[in-house]
Amino acid sequence: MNVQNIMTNLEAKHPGESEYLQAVREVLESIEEVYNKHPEFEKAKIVERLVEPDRIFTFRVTWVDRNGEVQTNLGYRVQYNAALGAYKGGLRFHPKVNVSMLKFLGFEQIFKNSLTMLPLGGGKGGSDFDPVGKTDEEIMRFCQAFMYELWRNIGPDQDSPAGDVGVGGREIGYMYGMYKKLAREHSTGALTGKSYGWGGSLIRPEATGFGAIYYVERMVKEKGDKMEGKRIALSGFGNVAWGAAIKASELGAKVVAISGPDGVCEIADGITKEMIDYMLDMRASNRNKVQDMADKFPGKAKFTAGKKAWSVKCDIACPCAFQNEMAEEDAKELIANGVKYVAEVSNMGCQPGAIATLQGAKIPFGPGKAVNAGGVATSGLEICQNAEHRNWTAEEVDKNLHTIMNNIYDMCVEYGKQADGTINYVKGANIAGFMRVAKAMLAQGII
Ligand code: 2IT
Repeated sequence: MNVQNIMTNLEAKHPGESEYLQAVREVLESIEEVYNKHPEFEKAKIVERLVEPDRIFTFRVTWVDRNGEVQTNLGYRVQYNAALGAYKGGLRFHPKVNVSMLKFLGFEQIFKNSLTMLPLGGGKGGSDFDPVGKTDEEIMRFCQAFMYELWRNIGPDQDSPAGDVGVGGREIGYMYGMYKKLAREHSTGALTGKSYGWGGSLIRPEATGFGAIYYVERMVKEKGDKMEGKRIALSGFGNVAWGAAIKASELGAKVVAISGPDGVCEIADGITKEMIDYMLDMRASNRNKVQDMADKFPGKAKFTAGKKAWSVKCDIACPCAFQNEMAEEDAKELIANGVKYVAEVSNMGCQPGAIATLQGAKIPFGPGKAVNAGGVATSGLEICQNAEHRNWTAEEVDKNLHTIMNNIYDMCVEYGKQADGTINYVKGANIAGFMRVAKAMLAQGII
């Protein structure tokens, strides 16, 4: 494989799909050396096949808003690769959703799901529907209309969507309700992220954030350091930041920043339980404003409009919101302010320049596909529970999640250890994730 040749071809074939091309380039650059030691991969054209999704569904979603007006959105499902199992990955509702964004997310998902060691293929989907400012009834009607179109293409052993940005427990509930009505299948893993009591798994809401902090804890320990007293800046205030805030606080760290599209809230004394609980209300309000935290807790959270979480002095920085949310300048500002570790919790949260800057400064950097894999791993555990018609206890789920994250961490170290003794977690995650998929594709023939 020659990365530049492959990228030149892909750029010509998929012009303007910048997020997709960025995600592919990062993986290919990491695996090039190892790949070229395996002529059987080259012969079977593993990479050429892997970079193209198995199929993409695009569909119209029409619904009626609160004023009785007819609205039309676009819906998508990218079924990327099923070498390891049924397609698995979230649904994103955001006005910027397009094919490039979902292809990048689906591509990342293949390797992330591989790292969990569970039998999960990779997929992603979503819509350009914007939940901000919508009523609960509008969200329900949209989710129903979306599922009315998608339901035939999903199922527990076919493709199992879950949440992502703009899709949480409420949206999964509305979509699952419609799915069951149409498919007449009950209590299955056709969707994950369901609520507890009707097929959902305990700890699934917390899982992405918990898993991320378990991974960060290992990065910190690797340096002979400890979590206690560490100042952590999180971006966003959604489900992922919420789970990370709970676990970080539990381990004695201090969450000193959360952020939103409107700006940042600095929390000098560290986030409290009441504030963490309030993040859920902020999400349910569909306002998408982090300023609400400062308005609710005036003496504790200080809001600054237009600033990112990376402007707050911290020891650990964790992007938890959206792709490319940390730019090279942000990485430089963090380094100048003494950051010691950076772990991506959002998918591709850091721009290539930010990653290169952090790695150049020898700041340990954990990539999203390893750090945030606890979410989909716990979705995998939800599917197991659905298949055996049983609910595991929170302790049982958390123990499995912790074991999976430890295993992912160990694989990243095994494949990412450099000659100088440092660990390139990006390389480690990409190689470990890729090898499992490539071997499965090879064994399953040219299909
Ligand atoms: O990016 C992700 O891994 C998710 N949004 C969760 C996917 C899942 O199927 O649980």
